[in-house]
Amino acid sequence: MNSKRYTITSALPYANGPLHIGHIAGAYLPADIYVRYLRMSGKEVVYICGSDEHGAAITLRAKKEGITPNAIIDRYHELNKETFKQFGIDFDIYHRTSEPLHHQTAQEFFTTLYDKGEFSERVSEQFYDETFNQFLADRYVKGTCPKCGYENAYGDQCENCGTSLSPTDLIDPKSTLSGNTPVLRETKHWYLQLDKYQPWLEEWLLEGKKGKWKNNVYGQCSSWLKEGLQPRSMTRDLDWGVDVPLDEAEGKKLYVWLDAPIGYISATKQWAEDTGNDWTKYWLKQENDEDDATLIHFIGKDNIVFHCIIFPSILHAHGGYILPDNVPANEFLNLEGDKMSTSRNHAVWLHEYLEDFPGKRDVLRYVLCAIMPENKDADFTWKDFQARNNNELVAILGNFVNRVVVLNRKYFQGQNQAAGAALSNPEAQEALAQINEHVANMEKALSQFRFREAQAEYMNIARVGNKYITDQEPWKKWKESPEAVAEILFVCTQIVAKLGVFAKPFLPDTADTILDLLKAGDLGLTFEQARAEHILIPEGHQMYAEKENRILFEKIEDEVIQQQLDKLANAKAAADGANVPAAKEEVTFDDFQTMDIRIGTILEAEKVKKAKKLLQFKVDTGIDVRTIVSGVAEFFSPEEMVGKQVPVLVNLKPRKIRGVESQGMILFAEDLQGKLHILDPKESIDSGSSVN
Ligand code: B3M
Ligand code: ZN
Repeated sequence: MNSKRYTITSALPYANGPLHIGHIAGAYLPADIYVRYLRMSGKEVVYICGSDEHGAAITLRAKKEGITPNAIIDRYHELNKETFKQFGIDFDIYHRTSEPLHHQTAQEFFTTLYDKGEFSERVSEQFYDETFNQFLADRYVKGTCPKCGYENAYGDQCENCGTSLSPTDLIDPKSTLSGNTPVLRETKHWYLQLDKYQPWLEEWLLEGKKGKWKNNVYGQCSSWLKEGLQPRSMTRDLDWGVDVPLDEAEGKKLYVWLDAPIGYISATKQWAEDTGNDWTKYWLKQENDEDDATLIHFIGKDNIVFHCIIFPSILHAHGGYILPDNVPANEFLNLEGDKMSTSRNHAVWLHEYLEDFPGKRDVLRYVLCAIMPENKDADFTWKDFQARNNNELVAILGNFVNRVVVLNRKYFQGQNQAAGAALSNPEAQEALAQINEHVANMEKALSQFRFREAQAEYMNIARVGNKYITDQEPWKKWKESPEAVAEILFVCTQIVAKLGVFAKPFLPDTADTILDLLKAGDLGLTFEQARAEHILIPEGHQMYAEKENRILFEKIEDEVIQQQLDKLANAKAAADGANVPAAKEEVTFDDFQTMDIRIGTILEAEKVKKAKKLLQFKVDTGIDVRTIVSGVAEFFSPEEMVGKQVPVLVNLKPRKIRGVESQGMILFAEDLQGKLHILDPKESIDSGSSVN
């Protein structure tokens, strides 16, 4: 932490939905803790964020709700901006990439790279929907996964088997706009030649960041580089996003992952304009290297390649910009043992937390920091939330501060007594020495983005305080030696003051309360003082004297937790209900009559070579014995299928799946969780029996 100026960014959340605690634990709370620590250490810091308002994430949500993308981004930009503010994440600006200043900044970047010849132009074939007269982005094409036979795979990835795909890989592709089969049309795009930056990245990143970047980040980058970087298209055929600033690129937009990181720069420009600062000091290389700002990106692990490889390559290619000093990406936070999911409403939404737990921002900050997924995925449970509040915040930190304030008020009407021989007392010296060690460990961990450990060291200060006051038992000494009590409480008051100052990065509201209890606001206590000195509250200083009892944390009762668990369960049930797919288009009885469904008996079953999700069956349909292929291997073993009677659509046109001709389709029930079930008749009946 040797530079004096810092540019800190947190990933720009897509303005297509609310924030949940996974977002906070991933990219926002760690950054906020770090920014508060930098500021407490006297550094110049600009902390940047804002809404990412382009990309398919926005237009898909708009389509789903039948409203415009603008309506979506306005709703969620405002909600997220307000929620961050209510939660106390201390951005200097919360901008948005739909702003003209951002479009202009992103276009300038593109033009500079274009003029420098950093793009290669390529004509390729892309799916086009003739009904909607538009090219289809990858997520707008669905079809059967060639790997596993899953019939709802997207053009960029099969969510069933995880294979990353290109739209042209899909079997029987369909447009999600019209439902029709798209056609392939030629289209030109501009590719950033990432392969050209490979040698530079190997030197700047693999060499330069070795041992400095977290293993999870460095590991992902080195595997990307080992695979060999490929040119990547920086433009798209979309009707939503930043226009490509080229006459020949009418109707094309910048790739969202080109424009979004540039959003950090445009946001800084806006902040500088609003506050009379100079944005170039925070983004451009200065005359002397030591005057360069230190750039740190806080993100989730799914954004590593964009922040560690693509954006630095763009900055490097542009020239004149500083590069990320560190990208301490976090892993993911799960909820009650399950992935957080917007579609299944399996999440703790931050704005709802703030409504359900008024005045308890610090409790959530504390718990999310304590379980922060710094090196591996972590799990938030409401029981753990309650336990950490009750057994740590209430029982350790709150208890110590409360005991000192109550005793000071009881014996000395809240006035800090003379130090006397307090600081030469061996037990006091031992306690203060231990605290110094915890403070040093805390700061070292903070400077290395190890926030869980830093907060744990902070809590150790309160543990030392509790042990000291318990061992000294001032309440037993009051009768025979009030001076001794005065000295003990003098030491305790100094420890409480340290806890107030060092709480600021982790628990800002608690810091304010503690320093208000000590009436220390006008003492202007700094980290420097709290680190270096033992006397922070001077002799005779009048502290909290009123009778009213202000405790730092209240116990959270079981019923409060149960309400949250019930809320999750209800949300899941409702989401599952909502997930019941709507009925397809109406058909006539005659339409139905064209389908011939018979009961077939499975005679043989085996796996299909090199297709882990497929089984191949020999089925006696009563009409004949035929081969049928089904994507059911993850649900049933070949052995358990032999002898089963199943409904078979016998007049379906035969088709080849992974080289095997499948003559018909076996019908299964797929439940709302996507699990398949066999529809076998209650009793054995003739093969060939009709299903009507
Ligand atoms: N909008 C967040 C995400 O991938 C993405 C981050 C942009 S940071 C420039 O969920
Ligand atoms: Zn698949």
